Amino acid sequence: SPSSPRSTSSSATLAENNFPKQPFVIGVSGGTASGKTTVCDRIIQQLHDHRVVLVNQDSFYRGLTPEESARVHEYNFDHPDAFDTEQLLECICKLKAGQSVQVPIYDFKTHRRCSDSFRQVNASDVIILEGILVFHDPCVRNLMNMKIFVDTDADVRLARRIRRDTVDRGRDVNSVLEQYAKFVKPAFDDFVLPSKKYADVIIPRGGDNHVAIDLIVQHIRTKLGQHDLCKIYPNVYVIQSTFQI
Ligand code: UZR
Ligand code: MG
Repeated sequence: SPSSPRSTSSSATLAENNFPKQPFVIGVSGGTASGKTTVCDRIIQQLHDHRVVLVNQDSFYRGLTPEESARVHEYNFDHPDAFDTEQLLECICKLKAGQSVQVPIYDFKTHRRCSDSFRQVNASDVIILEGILVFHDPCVRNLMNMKIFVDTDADVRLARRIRRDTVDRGRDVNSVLEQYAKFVKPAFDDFVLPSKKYADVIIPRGGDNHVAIDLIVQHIRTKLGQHDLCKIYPNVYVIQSTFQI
């Protein structure tokens, strides 16, 4: 005979709402060209047997107005206000609630958003949010289950930045250096470096630090394993957690 419908549904709802459907959210921050994307790629590679999605804060750059575009050398892309944080927050909230989202596509050459195309991001087990200022906003920060700061020396980052902006983004060396001195470095000192204190883990050197990445992946696997336990034995988990508290 069926068990009491009331107790069955309440325990299932509790377990579902509290754990199994909540993806594990990881924030990856650090200065420009510190190796954030490489760290994220390595984590994703190692978690190949899980559904992992990467959301880049760069996708949430506000498109420049024609007036701002005309004076692009005076525009501060490294300031928190350059991002549409409301939209980023909404996106991560939805993903965390198991819904799929449409992420804007930003063009670094025109400094505009593609107005008619989006990237569809589906619900997943792990959501990685990467960007220079992902620890700046407290609401965004509070959605994260784990915060990683990639800590790479400034000279290494500048060298990489010059290469990337000239080769991939069609800039000349002088303009890259000018922008670095005027905006990138001051904003790093004012906003990025102070947000390092919110990190749970600091990775020296970035993507080449295999030991750090292995440890992080181990931790994520442990957390995801605990989620699996909830899926199989929801009642057991609810009882255990009540006792532990
Ligand atoms: P990462 N950026 C641009 O150069 N152009 C844009 O249209 C938008 C952003 C740069 C931004 C920041 N700043 O330093 C960098 N500037 O992209 C962040 N100047 O990207 O985290 O990959 O380094
Ligand atoms: Mg990057």
